[in-house]
Amino acid sequence: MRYSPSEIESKWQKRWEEERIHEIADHVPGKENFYHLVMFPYPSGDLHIGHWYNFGPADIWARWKRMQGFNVLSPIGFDAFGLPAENAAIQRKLHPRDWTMVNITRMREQLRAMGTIYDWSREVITSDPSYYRWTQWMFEVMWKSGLAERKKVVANWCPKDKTVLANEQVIDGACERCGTIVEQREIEQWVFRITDYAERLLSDLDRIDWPERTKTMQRNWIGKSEGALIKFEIRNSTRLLEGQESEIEAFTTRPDTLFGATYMVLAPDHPLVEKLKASIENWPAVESYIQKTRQKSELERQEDVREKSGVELVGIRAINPANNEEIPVWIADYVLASYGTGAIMAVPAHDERDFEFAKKFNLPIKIVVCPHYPDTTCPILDEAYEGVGHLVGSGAFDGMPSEEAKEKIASFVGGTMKVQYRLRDWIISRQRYWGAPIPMAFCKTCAKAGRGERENMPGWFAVPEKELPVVLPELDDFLPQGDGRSPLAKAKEWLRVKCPGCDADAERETDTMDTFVDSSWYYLRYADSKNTDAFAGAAKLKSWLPVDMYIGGAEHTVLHLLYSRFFTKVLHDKGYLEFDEPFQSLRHQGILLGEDGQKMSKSRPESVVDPGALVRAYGADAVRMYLAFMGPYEQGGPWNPGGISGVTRFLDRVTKLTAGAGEKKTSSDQNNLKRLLARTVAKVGSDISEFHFNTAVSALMIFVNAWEKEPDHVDESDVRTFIRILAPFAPHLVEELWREVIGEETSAHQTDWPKPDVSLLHDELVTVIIQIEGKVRDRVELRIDASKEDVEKLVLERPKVQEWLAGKTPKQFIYVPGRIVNIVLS
Ligand code: ANZ
Ligand code: ZN
Repeated sequence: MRYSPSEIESKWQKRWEEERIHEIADHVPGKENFYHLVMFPYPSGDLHIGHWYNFGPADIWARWKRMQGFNVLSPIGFDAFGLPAENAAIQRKLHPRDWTMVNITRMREQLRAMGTIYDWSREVITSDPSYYRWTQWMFEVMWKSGLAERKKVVANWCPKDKTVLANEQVIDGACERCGTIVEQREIEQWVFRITDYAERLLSDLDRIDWPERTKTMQRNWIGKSEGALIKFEIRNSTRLLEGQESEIEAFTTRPDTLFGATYMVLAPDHPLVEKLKASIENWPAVESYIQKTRQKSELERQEDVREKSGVELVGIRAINPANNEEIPVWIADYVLASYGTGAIMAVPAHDERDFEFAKKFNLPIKIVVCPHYPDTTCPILDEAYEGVGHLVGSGAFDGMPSEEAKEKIASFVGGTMKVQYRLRDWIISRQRYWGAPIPMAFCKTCAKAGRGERENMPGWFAVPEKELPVVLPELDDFLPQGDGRSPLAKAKEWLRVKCPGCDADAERETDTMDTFVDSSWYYLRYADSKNTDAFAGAAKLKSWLPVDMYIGGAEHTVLHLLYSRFFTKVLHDKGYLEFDEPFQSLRHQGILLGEDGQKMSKSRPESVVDPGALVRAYGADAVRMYLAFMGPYEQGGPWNPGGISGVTRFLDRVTKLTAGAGEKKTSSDQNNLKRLLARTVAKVGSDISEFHFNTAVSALMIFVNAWEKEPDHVDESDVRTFIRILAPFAPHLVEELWREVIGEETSAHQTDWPKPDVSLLHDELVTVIIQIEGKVRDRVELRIDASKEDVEKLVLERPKVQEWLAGKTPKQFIYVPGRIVNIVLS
């Protein structure tokens, strides 16, 4: 008997579907539910090796979890709206929907061919009206809570795709989708006020089990700064200015350095610049600099490596409120209009960017923080000193520690302390066809009369809930209108609607939603994907959510993963969800590189590995197993085409050994192989649990090597044990061996993970993780058969543990034998 995947794989895929073993009930008596999720794919039409690398090992983990006795939900669907479908449709003269559905059909087949345990009965497709009806409903939740509004924003505009892009979708100044350089335009757009949630999005990161790197990136993205707002009076060449243009307000994180502020800088697009025009003596130079800045994206403007540039506003002076000195005012593109107040007090001695700028334009540099007080002879700086110290050159504040001086100086000049976030509101309007229409209508009559659903937005009405979904109109021409208006504006019939406020003729909103809105809640829908009365029923949400384990690419650290958290919090606040974090645990797969160690890229076809061809040549089980074996899952690495045949040989040996072992009766002597098997069961299980799939596969291989040497020492019960721990990796082959060779009636995938025979592991040591209040704090080597009492005594005596206990007595001490200790304090 040989390993012949082509004969068995499709056979078992069919049988599993007929037997519906992957359809998951919401409740199974005696089993705990576990929600395991992979990031749903975009229906590009081809499952590439990167998908396999995400989905394959994730499926191994889910299968292992199921064998631990959990009722594991592992759903899948398609993130089906978006620009690529629309662009492909325009190129090929197809409807985006048709292109999308053809691709989905192909990808379903490809996903099935992987031997995954997805519960297809719960599939979601975000472009289906039965789904986007609820996306629109979510928009209305935002609208009713005052979290959705139309706002004039300076937006990233892609001149090729003719649409607005979120900051996150601009990579190095270019459109993420098509690579065209993005322009800045001021446009009215729909935004979600995610900034209202900045503080909670930040602080709740401490409560979730996510990779530390990812949390750090979200923290930086949210970018909390504590500082002060300080007002500077301004004057022109003859007098102090009055009214609106009488002062510049600056946001600073270092009010302690105010005495060292030797000039001010306004963002070139700060509205005050225009207002000061009459007093600015070099207006043509100023105007041309403003023009130049418009062509740069914010990201470009913030790049540290760029040479500083700027223009002085000749004729304008500001007065430093700390010492009443007159200082010059400049505009420069390193100051952004959209952050803080769009104006800074420049302290070149203590801020690197200001330092470079002052050097270049010969502006005074005045030291006011001294690091080695009481020695106050400060050397001439060759770079800014950004640290803390004691104040010098600061009048009555001299000698004060700089930290203490922050509030003191701010209040001395009448400033106010202020917390500032870097996070911006989320612009969700897209001027494109293939997205969920924003379910709003605008009535001119009501707008004139000042009527509307929201006081600050006269004329605007949400489409009544019972009229949802607002279905996308049929069009033959999906190109944007060129005037920036969405192609939906071409559907004249569709556009007309009765005003919900006054019954006059009104118009529908023609923008569609950013596809990140669709994916911000899809994980909720899987719990109850066919519900027509709600996005999901409360009972089903309760039985599945939040997601217990989420697996997907690290490239989503700030977009999808932040937006989903925002949505969950809003729905929680409105009483629709009991939890307020969507993903309890998160893991990222590493990046699978080409053979040459470079990124796989369509532009270099030789670098791209086609999983379809690999499956035909080696079988899906071999591909799954090889991807698991290649290296540490969370690190990724280069694809090595040589290794896969080793896995095929391994599966072939397992096939032969199993077939040969059939007749043997139990041999109960405690030989070495039995001991090795017990150890292998324990190791493979704990390795999978920690996403160390590669070492789990090695352990399986070590056992098979030993088995081959002493086939007589492996009896039927050993074979059954081994086959089951191989099941998550090679589900098709295992099923063939389990049912056809060993002769079991029911699926191997409905059996439990074998219990390692602990009596064989007497003197075996295992590494046990010690968690205190849910966080890993220590590890300890223990005998695998140690009693709970012994473990408790040993663990509580450890210095590190004592440190974390800080004198407290644990409320609970939980020991999962051979794996983990959990200490609960409160
Ligand atoms: C004076 C100062 C002195 C500053 C000093 C720093 C060091 P974060 O931490 O990122 O919030 N700033 C304020 N608004 C800005 C804008 N719109 N564009 C560019 N820079 C801006 O940074 C806050 C600091 O960045 C602020 O504190 C301000 O410079 C600058 F020794 O004010 B600081
Ligand atoms: Zn009206």
